[in-house]
Amino acid sequence: MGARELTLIGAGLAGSLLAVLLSQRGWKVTVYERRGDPRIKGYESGRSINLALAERGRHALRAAGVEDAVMRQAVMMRGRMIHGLDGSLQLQRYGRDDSEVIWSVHRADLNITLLEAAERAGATIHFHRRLHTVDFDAGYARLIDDRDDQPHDIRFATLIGSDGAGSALRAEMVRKAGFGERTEFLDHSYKELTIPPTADGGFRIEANALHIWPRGRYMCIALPNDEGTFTVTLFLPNQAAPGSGDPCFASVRSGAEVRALFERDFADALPLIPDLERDWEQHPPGLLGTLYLDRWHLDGRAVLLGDAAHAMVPFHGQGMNCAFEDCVALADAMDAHVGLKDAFAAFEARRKPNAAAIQAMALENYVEMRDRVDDPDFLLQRELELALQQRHPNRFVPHYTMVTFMRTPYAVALERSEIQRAILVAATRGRRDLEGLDWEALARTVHEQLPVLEGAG
Ligand code: FAD
Ligand code: 8R5
Repeated sequence: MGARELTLIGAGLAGSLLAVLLSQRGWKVTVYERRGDPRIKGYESGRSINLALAERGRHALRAAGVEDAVMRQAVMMRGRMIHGLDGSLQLQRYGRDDSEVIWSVHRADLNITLLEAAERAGATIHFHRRLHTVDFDAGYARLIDDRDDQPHDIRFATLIGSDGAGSALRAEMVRKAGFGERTEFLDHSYKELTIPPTADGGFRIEANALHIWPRGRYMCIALPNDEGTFTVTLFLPNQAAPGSGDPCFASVRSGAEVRALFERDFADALPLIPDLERDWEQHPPGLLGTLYLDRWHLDGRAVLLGDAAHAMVPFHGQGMNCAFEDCVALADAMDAHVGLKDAFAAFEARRKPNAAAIQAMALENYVEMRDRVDDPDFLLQRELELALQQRHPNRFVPHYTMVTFMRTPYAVALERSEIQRAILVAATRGRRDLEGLDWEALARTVHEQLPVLEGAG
């Protein structure tokens, strides 16, 4: 083995992007991926799964030279389209104009674009290689080909774990050194359903929005795909609160029960999902949780990033965006430090507080999406938030803007959002509109409590 060799585990979103960034910097990168090559036809399950791409993710794609290729098939989402129980529709913009939007992209297409860029940059990718066990002291790892259960042993100098929420490398690092691993599962899960295109290939509902059906303790969402479909995700509690009569995964089991639920709670969506019963019965509910670790690296021998280091609940649409930001931060740390141990320590020190902040904000955004978006108090606070941004554009930057349209460190965004929330709540308490607000007093508060934010304006 020569110097500057790295072994990545997992060629998902973070692994394939990191392979590009490190190959560009002259590292000899070898990647092992459990699954087969997604470029081979017939591999895909056939379902379109899409993700919301925001500025942090776009910035990393730009660094890897693939932003334009990805954006060509992306669908713009200007805001939240709120579906009321009575079928009413309301678009709440995410930003000030069409420069502040998020983008729906296909996971499989994005992954293929990144794999191709990684190979072009010089990385070697081996498919059908699942990490099984690691001997860190001897520098050996065992990989399994799940097609024939055959083991393949490799030597390594350094392992990078981009193998996702169920990371096998993390399990091996935890087995060797502890790391204080804990997962907090949410007592809610999700199901994916599909809205097909119209007969002439068009979208059945507004294409350029992220649709939300907020229903208090649960919700449905839908993201557009460029071929005219929508992926719908229903989030429900596993068990209903006693006496609430809420739907939950324990009570909605059959196709007939899910139809009854949609008739009652999502009536406008029901006619859009022709395969509701089949979609429901074919796929098990997805689990939701937050993974916390005390450490992400084992001296210079192994480091974790992305979901392997800090899996989060999906409600801010930032899991991939954060994983991509990790890739840039790790590559930067490896540029800035001669030894990998120091580079990994610097990466961990920089990213761990930020990962913890987005994990917390993602949990909070579930309550906002399912329960607050159609509440008059919330709408008035949002109106004031925008008015204060207009008056103090480099100090009062809306929470969603800092997380989604800027690269303000997540921990800074969280801290400033808490101060801003307190200002918004205090100024709107007991009010129905912004008439007669004391704008001068508010300006003083903003100047006292919120220093100028870099990059805002
Ligand atoms: P992954 O992309 O999961 O990649 C891990 C890779 O490692 C996979 O290819 C896997 O096959 C491979 N692997 C696993 N185990 C092994 C092993 N033992 N050996 C070798 N290889 C292995 N994020 C957003 O920002 N916006 C969104 O809108 C969004 N929507 C989402 C929708 C869904 C349905 C889900 C499930 C997640 C969503 N996320 C979203 C989160 C996002 O998908 C993840 O945060 C992101 O994929 C993390 O990247 P990763 O590379 O760490 O993990
Ligand atoms: N992930 C998302 C947002 C925030 C939207 C807003 C929320 C589904 C499993 Cl739940 C969710 C967002 O605040 O108005 N942006 O992008 C993506 C989301 O869920 C994804 C599709 C998902 C994991 C299932």
